[in-house]
Amino acid sequence: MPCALLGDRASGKTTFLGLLYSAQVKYGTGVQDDFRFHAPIASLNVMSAVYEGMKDGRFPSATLKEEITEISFIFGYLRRIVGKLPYYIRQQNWARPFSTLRFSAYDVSGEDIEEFIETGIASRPLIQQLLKSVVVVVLVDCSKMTTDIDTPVYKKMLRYDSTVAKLLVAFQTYKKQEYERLKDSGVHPEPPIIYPAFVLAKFDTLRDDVLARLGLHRGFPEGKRERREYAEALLRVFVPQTLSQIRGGKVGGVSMDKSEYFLSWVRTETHEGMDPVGQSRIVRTGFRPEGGGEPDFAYDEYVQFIEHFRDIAHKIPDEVLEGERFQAQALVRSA
Ligand SMILES: Nc1nc2c(ncn2[C@@H]2O[C@H](COP(=O)(O)OP(=O)(O)OP(=O)(O)O)[C@@H](O)[C@H]2O)c(=O)[nH]1
Ligand SMILES: [Mg+2]
Repeated sequence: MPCALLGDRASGKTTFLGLLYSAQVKYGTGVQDDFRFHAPIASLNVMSAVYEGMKDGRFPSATLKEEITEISFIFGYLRRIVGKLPYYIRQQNWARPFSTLRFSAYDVSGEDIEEFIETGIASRPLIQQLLKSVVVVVLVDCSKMTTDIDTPVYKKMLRYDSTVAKLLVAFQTYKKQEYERLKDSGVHPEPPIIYPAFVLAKFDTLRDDVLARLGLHRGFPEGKRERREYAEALLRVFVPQTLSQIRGGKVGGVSMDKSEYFLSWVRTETHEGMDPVGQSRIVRTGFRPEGGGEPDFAYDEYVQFIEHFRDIAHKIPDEVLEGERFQAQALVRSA
């Protein structure tokens, strides 16, 4: 099932993907034998190179236009119906059915999306692919959260909010049209649902004055409800249109599922309250001069992100057989 990861220019998309890659390597090769990660070789190369760079303390360099504009990867979750399969199939490894979600990252400030927002015409293949998405993950850059509303940074955030909100309306319209078309052709489809999630990216850069103004503590709370309240307190101020689209319930018969909220942060060597001079360096744990060390990042949040989409994947009928899809990943891992 197609899923979209939306982010502004320099919002931390590549870093997010590199960390997701790293988290899944650790998580997926542990006890969790029922989770699989797969990516086309070009994407895999990008993600692992980004991760290797971060192990050396470096953030990825800005993604150039000529470089891959679309990076994608697949989450696969083992379906728990194995017991119902005939014994001879259960015996075969290749017959283990997985529910899958295919995520692609989109630069919302890129030309394709800008053109679509202006004209409303989904002529480019990238836009058509985007509109088919059933899961929408919105990356919100915490370094652009400022109480100073006269700054360019604040204006960028407003623009991002308006673009994403318009995209969400376009998603709903597209889903409604699809639904009507299927009904007209005699098919009885399920009413469409869009599954949204937010990621508060660069959470470590959130400024004290912003927190103080909103009456928030530093540090994300634990419980589901507390997480939502905390995140929404920020999103209501900085991406109000997007938030109300997502919380708006049904539009034209297309419902929005309850959103989930995640963080992403990387610990950097810049001191709190000081503006970084040049590129900031990533702090590593377990670092030794002769090599090794891991970037200090929000691993638990990434695990929660992976786990959240397990239920969603199982709700959406779509499966692949392990042997077919995940072989490439197995090869990469054993290399
Ligand atoms: N402190 C901090 N900085 C971050 C974090 N993630 C990204 N950054 C900074 O933000 C910059 C941009 O991050 P990228 O991951 O390259 O963002 P992007 O959205 O892929 O950018 P483009 O593809 O170039 O549009 C990085 O070079 C870092 O300086 C984070 O979690 N914490
Ligand atoms: Mg990038």
